[in-house]
Amino acid sequence: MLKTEPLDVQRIRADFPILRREVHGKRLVYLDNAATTQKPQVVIDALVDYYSRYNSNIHRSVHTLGEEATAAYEAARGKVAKFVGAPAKGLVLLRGTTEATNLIRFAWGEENVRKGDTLVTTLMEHHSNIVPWQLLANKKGAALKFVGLNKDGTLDMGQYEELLKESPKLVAVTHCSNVLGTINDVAQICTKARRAGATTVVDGAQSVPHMPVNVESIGCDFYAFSGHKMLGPTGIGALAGKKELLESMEPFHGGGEMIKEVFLDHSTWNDVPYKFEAGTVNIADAIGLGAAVDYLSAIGMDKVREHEVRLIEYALETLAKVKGFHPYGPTDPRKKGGVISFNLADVHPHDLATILDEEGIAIRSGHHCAQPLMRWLDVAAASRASFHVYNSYDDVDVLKAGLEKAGAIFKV
Ligand code: C6P
Repeated sequence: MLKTEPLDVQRIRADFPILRREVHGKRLVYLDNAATTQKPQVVIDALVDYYSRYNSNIHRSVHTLGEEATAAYEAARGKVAKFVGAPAKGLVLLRGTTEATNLIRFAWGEENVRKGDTLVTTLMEHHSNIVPWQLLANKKGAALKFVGLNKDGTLDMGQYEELLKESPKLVAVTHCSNVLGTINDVAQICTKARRAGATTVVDGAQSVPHMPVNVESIGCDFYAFSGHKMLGPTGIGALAGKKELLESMEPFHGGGEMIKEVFLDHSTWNDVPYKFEAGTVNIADAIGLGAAVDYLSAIGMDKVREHEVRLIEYALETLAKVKGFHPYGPTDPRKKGGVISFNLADVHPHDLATILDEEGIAIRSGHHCAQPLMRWLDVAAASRASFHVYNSYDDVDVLKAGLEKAGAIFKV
């Protein structure tokens, strides 16, 4: 296969100060991007700039600093919204994907789910797209049902169609699995759900950072994602929602800024999206996320995706030569996001991750916050290598050598 990267990885790597460090005397090979990505200098600078030049609360004070901070925060909202094809007024800035699904659980679920209703999610979800619906279903006396998987790690669409016959209130599905890497046809899933009368939630935690996403063309009601997986800071993410739906919902948190008027016995609500941004929000990190969006946009999400497809293709081909290597999920790189989960014979993933760490290689091992999926795979845990713009073919070669070393230690 062609071993040239569509991105200038060496130039990109120079933008990430952390990649200059060594771990146990070895070059850091960071392959834990699905957990969180590293931050380019421009994102770090945006945070420092806010705190050192115009730190102030937003939407409140008319002084210069307050005005500058408000403008920067709202500009960041605009950039993030544009990045996923959503209107700025329909984009709530919050802590991340987990907070977004919990917002929907409370602000939409409390009013809309009744005893006897059906909620649908899938077996490949991260816990943050299962547990909120479990809590909601248990509280309301509704049933939570799961779309199963085909052997290749894709969704069983036949079973999905069957579940739609129960006219579910909610369909919640991931755009891209954090374990299998499966990319779901969320536009088709949402079209079918809409015809069945369901409200749709798409978990974009592993898609927005890695591929072009347009929530309008997906046609979902809600789309959630996290900034820290897309080169942005931790503690900031977004929920894009249909404006009419957001307007019809009750608030999530009560407090300052989310109100229009407060009386002793009742209050009225601020406009969307402010209705869902109670209290002092995460101003610095929102601005940092705006800088991350600028950085990714300058590279181009088409190129980011192409880069990862080639890396995945190379990695699947290269690592298949390692004795005992057993990957999970789709094997066609075009149907897979930037993750490869695997086991190395019966070596425990934590032992493997520890040995790789000695080589300067960072991977994740464990259940990946997807325990129902682990049970379906019939494994207690798995190892996972996940990629982003600064990873190279060379990183894959280093991983291969690390796996071979571990294989020799454990006599695979
Ligand atoms: N997955 C992983 O290592 P938060 O923690 O709210 O930013 O994102 C939650 C989340 C939701 N959906 C998917 C598909 C995810 O992958 C994640 C986070 C990380 O796989 C940390 S558990």
